[in-house]
Parts: sequence; structure tokens; C-alpha cells
Amino acid sequence: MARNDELARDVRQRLEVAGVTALNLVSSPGSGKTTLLERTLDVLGGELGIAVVTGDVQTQNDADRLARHTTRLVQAVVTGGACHLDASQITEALGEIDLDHTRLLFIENVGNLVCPASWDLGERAKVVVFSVTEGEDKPLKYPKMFRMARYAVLNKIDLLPHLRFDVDEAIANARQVNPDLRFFLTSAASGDGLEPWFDFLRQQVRPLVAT
Ligand SMILES: Nc1nc2c(ncn2[C@@H]2O[C@H](COP(=O)(O)OP(=O)(O)OP(=O)(O)O)[C@@H](O)[C@H]2O)c(=O)[nH]1
Ligand SMILES: [Mg+2]
Repeated sequence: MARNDELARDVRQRLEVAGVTALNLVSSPGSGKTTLLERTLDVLGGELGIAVVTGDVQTQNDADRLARHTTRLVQAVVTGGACHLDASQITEALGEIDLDHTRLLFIENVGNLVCPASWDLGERAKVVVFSVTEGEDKPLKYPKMFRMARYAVLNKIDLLPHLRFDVDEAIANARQVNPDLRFFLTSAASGDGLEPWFDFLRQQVRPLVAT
């Protein structure tokens, strides 16, 4: 873990020098990280010079899906059993990414609400994606993930009419463990609520310097 933190510091410094903002997407399996990234690449991939590193325990499915939404190479990390990405894998992936043409780097972590919370990858912030099918109580049951995240995306809001899910209660639970958490309410499927997310991403990247 100490070695990981050291490598994460190096990653953070390297990204800072290159002017790249990195966001680490964490969530339980299936909350919609890849779908959100597909939508984001479609709209902002070119504008913000987005690169993606995506991790899975097994398969390159997510990398293949994302590759259909960008002309850039998507870096796939297969953890072979580990329930999270670590900073050495990001270091290796950065070697393959053209940082000069990147302003925003997304890291899609392994779907798991526990392990990724403890691993610094050198990101600017963790974004926890939390979907309305998971139950309002998840922030209370998995507090570390919500405490370590600076932003939360409450996804699959298109399903709300079919569920008993209290959005206000879910947000209150999350703010109980992390009062500063900023929320986005989205449907990556229908596109509802994505504009504020896109505007937020535009604000996160370093402005282009006119040459
Ligand atoms: N109804 C609805 N379905 C969604 C939404 N976002 C994603 N899904 C569906 O949820 C399922 C899982 O989505 P993914 O994007 O693969 O989720 P993920 O978080 O990347 O999953 P892992 O990488 O396996 O952890 C897919 O069937 C998506 O089509 C949404 O906003 N609304
Ligand atoms: Mg995924």
C-alpha cells in the first residue's frame, strides 16, 4: 500500500505537468460506468481530448465497447482476480497514452464498492456512480467509497417510475457520510441529466492555451 501511494504520487505529478485531469470512476458492478463513458466520449471525446483506462477482473469487454466511441486507443487492464486497479497499472497504461493530446483521463475502476476506495491511482478525484436499483442505503453500508469520492453520479433515473427508491433519502444518506459530495442525477441510457455532467467536465479541464 505504501508503494502504491508512492506510485500514485508520481502519477499525479506526471499528470499535473502534462496538464491532464484524471477522474477515477468507482461503483458496484453494473451501475453504468461504461454507459456513462460511452455517452461522454460521444459528446466530449474530441473537445476535451479524452483518454480512457478501463479495468476489469476478466475480459476486455468494456474497452471494446468504449473503443467504438473514440478514435483513440482505450487502455484495458485485466486485473486477473484483483478487485481494484492499482497505481502501477496506471503508470504502465500512461506509457501508452499520448498525454500531449489528452486533457481529461477517465479511469474506469473494477466494479466493486469496497476495494477501489482504498487505492489511490493518482486521480484528481474519485467519482462514485450509484444507480437507483441499488437501494438508498448503500452509502451507509459502504461508507468509505462515498467518503473517498468527491462527486457522485446517481444513474438510471429513467427507472424511477418503476421502483420504490427515494432520491432525497439516498442523497441524505450519502451526505451523512460525506457532506461535501456533489451529486449529478443522470440516465446514461436516455441522456437525461447529462448536460450538467458535461458542463462539469468542461470546467475540470485546463483551458487550451492559444498558440
Ligand atoms: N435503464 C438504464 N439502464 C442503464 C443505464 N446506464 C446503464 N444501464 C444498463 O446497465 C447495465 C450495466 O451498465 P454498464 O455501463 O455496463 O455498467 P458498469 O458500471 O460499466 O458495469 P461493470 O463495468 O461491469 O461494473 C447495462 O445493461 C446498461 O445498458 C441507465 O441510465 N438506465
Ligand atoms: Mg463497465
